[in-house]
Amino acid sequence: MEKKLINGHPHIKYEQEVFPLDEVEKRAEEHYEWLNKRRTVRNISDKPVSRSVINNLIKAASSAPSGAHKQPWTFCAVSSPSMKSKIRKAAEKEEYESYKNRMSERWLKDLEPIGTDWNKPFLENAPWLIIVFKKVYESKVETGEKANNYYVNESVGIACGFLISAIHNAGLVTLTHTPSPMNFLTKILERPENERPFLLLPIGYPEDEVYVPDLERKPLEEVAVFYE
Ligand code: IYR
Repeated sequence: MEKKLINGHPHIKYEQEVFPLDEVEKRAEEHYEWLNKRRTVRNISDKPVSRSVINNLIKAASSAPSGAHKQPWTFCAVSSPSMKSKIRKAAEKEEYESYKNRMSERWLKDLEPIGTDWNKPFLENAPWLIIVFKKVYESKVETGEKANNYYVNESVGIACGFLISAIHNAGLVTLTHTPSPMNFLTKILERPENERPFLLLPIGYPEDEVYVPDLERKPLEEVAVFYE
């Protein structure tokens, strides 16, 4: 591997496959078509998924860019039935409160076509739950000093995007579950003080026959503005 010092810091030669423009056109289109097939799936089968699959999904997520390369995330992968059951009970307690008392009429109306409610069976059915924690700061071992991380939400959000894409590529499904408040996850998973729960993703095969809401994605003209 070719190495050199730049401003006194070690650098390695970056190697990336490049393609002629017609090939770039084809790859961009095919990738869009593949990614656009992904749907959030709430009916996750209990069919087992091996730990090595989860290892690679997490490694893919952890390859995301992050502020000053601090990688301010921890992915907690849970397959233990007793732990999943604890998480489900605690999540449903909060979600019951949210759906009954905390969410506005408008919010509930917006969720109607999606069909969510406080029941979260996927938290026990799915073979794996990945709970993503953001690390707001690092504690320096020597001094115990707190060093804030940079762009934590952006970094962890991007890592979750990578994770969702890796799950889709593997032929598995997930959903972005956002129990609120979610400090119960810190307690159940015994996470340290510098970590805050960010997102919960159950992962597995889809059930045999699954229906998802008939939603349309916004066309390019609605989501993009070009300044040429
Ligand atoms: N946190 C709840 C509610 C919920 C909120 C939105 I915005 C959604 O797009 C879906 C659900 C839950 O996870 O069910």
